[in-house]
Amino acid sequence: MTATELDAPALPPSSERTRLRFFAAAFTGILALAAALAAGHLVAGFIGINASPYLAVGNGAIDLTPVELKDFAVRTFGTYDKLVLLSGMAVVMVAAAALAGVLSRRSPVPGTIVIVLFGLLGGFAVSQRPDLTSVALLAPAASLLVGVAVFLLLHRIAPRVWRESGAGEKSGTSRRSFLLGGAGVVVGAGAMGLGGQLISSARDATASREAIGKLVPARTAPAIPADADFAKLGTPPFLTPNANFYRVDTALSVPQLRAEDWTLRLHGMVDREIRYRYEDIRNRPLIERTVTMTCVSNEVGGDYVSTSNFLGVDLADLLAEAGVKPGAEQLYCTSVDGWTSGTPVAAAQDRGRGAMLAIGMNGEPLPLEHGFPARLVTPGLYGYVSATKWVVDIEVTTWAARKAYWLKRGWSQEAPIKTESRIDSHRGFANVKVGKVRVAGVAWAQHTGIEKVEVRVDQGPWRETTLSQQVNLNTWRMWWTEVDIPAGVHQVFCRATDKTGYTQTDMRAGTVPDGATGWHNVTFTAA
Ligand SMILES: Nc1nc2c(c(=O)[nH]1)N[C@H]1C(S)=C(S)[C@@H](COP(=O)(O)O)O[C@H]1N2
Ligand SMILES: [Mo]
Repeated sequence: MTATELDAPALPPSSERTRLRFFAAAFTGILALAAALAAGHLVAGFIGINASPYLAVGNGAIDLTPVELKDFAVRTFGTYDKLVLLSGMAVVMVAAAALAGVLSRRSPVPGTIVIVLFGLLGGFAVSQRPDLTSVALLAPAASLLVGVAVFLLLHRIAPRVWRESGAGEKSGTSRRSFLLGGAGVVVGAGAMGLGGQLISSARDATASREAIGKLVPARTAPAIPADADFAKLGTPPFLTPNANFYRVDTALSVPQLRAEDWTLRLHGMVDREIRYRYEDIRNRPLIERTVTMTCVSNEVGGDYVSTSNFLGVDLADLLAEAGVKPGAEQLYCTSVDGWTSGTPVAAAQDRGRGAMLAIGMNGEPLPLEHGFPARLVTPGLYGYVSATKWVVDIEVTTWAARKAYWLKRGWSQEAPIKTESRIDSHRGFANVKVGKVRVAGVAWAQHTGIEKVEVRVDQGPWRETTLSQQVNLNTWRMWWTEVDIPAGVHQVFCRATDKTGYTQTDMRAGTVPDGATGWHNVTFTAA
């Protein structure tokens, strides 16, 4: 018999002399984390889901991410970059929580300190969100309180071992009560998290969008002719279905803004400030325009380009009603989640260009992901300087006075969409039969128009392709042709010439600061 075993029963069950079992200790941390995040999520359900500390920290991380890394993430993961970020955060948090638990095997103090630090971080992240008021701090506060309470409770009931030897369990803290307590926390956290999600979605924008019903244009866009695309030959369809329209934004969770709650404030260098409500816009004569939008982050050959029938009102009309003062240079546009863009006033006022405040897309109210209730669309300019989704504020101002989100991160102030072309059929590495091979794709030079598209095989001569019917200068144009491919591995290139006579340069440039250049090419292996 060792001295320890002899002494043990005589010792008071003080926490200095006992330690939590290793796995029990790790679980106190993880369960406290789960309860804390779930409590924050529940409270955020009432306030606005972005107050949820987890989402707020994630959103903060997105804003702090260096531009190169963000560019890499968009390239590598596309729209899934946020899912990757959230998953990565979850792994890190669970590991940190387990560690905090293990560090607290003797005393709950270290773990409590970690939880408080986490809580303060969450509170800080929430306080930095431009779309939230100080009421939102209730969510991280709830997280902090519940996290500490659950941690202390579990710490008290977790199974213990005597000192280093691990010779026996302290009486009164059975495994059973810990398991029951833990299960209770899991169920409670699940209910709170789900509750937060349900409450926020009951108040969310989906129901508001569904209640809007049909938006009727006073002037519909001209019907798209059947020969506007060569979809049967491998090009995309002329109009992109809403579900396939490319999506690029910095929002970790889609902003939930109800039409009833939406207002647009137009102010700054204007004669009179105006505030529009959704009904004000909806009840105006709505115009429909077919526009191809493009993202500056689109790599040569990339997919961040789509076409839609946008429905809305002329931005130039709204600006005329407010009366733009001389000297105004940009529309500094802010979304409900605090993202900003700067559109040249001249482009917005140019009626020939047709910039709009849009509320509809292909006959429906804007999908939530594409800016419900209202967004901007400016033909011919990359989206980051012209297409604020969930737009709630337009300040007429100068370039010197305000710097928009991507401008601060090294992208250009002026960003007209570059003339580009892409091979869609075939994509990637294609195995084909020797001889005549059909090649098809798309080209765009918004606000200018596509004049011709040529293809060539390896270093061979450029050959003109057949173009689709032109819909309007602000939309893409499809092309197709047949090329002769000899046996072996060959590169097929395409290049577009726009209506100013400019032909795409073969100089390869990356997307930063104002859009990629270079010829798209696809490898064909013929046998
Ligand atoms: N609020 C908000 N609006 C935004 C963005 C954003 O990050 N937040 N991204 C812009 C960019 S970079 C582009 S290319 C277009 C994309 O619009 P879409 O997602 O509807 O295709 O939206 C623009 N509007
Ligand atoms: Mo973009």
